Amino acid sequence: MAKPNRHQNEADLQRRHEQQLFAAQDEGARKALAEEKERKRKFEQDYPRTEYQKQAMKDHPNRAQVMICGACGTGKSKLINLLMQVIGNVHALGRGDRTVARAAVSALGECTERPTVYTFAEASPLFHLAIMIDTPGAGTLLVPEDTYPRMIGIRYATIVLLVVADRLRAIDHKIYKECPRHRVPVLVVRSKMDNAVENAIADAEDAGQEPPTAEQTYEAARANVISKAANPPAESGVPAIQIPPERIYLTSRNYVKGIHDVADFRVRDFYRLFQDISAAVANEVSRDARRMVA
Ligand SMILES: Nc1nc2c(ncn2[C@@H]2O[C@H](COP(=O)(O)OP(=O)(O)OP(=O)(O)O)[C@@H](O)[C@H]2O)c(=O)[nH]1
Ligand SMILES: [Mg+2]
Repeated sequence: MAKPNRHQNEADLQRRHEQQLFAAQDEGARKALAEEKERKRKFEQDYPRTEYQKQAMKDHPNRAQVMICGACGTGKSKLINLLMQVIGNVHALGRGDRTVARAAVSALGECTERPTVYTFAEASPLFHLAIMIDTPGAGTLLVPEDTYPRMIGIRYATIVLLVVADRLRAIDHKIYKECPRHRVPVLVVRSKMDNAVENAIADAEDAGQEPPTAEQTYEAARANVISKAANPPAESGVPAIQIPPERIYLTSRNYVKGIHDVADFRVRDFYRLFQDISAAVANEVSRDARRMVA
């Protein structure tokens, strides 16, 4: 039998070396994958996805989750209706295909009883990649404040819209603090601005003063949300929070329909809100795509 020459020996050695290297890399990758799986399992065990979120993932796989939270009766469900109208204004002008569903809104009692998922299949090229989750209001008998963030599964949201009717309450501070812990962006929606305008005029008349303009009331309301959140009474034990002004959106159910001038102060924040939600959805979609590639 012919004796292998020096070159053949070197080639064998090189091949063996490469095989060992690949085996080690494989082993490393398998270990990293197993660790990542275990980390994810522990993470979910510690604060699991809620049943409704699991169902939503089955029904609408790979959708970004836009979650609407806040105390009871602040206008969360109404906001979803209004956003659908804004989306209609933006995307479906003249086509007549405005919404696919409407959130249930009622004037009496505890309205939204369980988290409800809405989709925007027809309405928008970006929003069809998202679901909107209308959560029941915190602080009712059915939904105690203590367990609220966990019960609605805030940590799995793509973005949270925190709806307040005038200023943040204790539960809103809790929700606002919970979001950055899980790297979930949170936007504050100050609803019912039509009431604020009416009240400001009535208060000025009662005090014998010149009534403020609607626009002045709008900016006063924004400043009020910021300062109240930053300065809760010390004895309340509620943590202070600094809300950037551009993270506050002033809305009213009265002004959305028919206003297509995006610079009008009564609807400006609605359009801004729509754009900022869209950005969060787009971000989630591209992150998902990167995950698939990796
Ligand atoms: N004046 C005025 N009323 C509003 C506005 N938004 C909501 N409302 C009213 O406030 C009430 C409660 O609104 P919902 O949207 O049901 O509030 P919610 O936060 O979903 O309530 P829960 O699901 O019970 O927590 C309804 O009567 C709405 O019509 C608004 O911008 N202006
Ligand atoms: Mg509701």
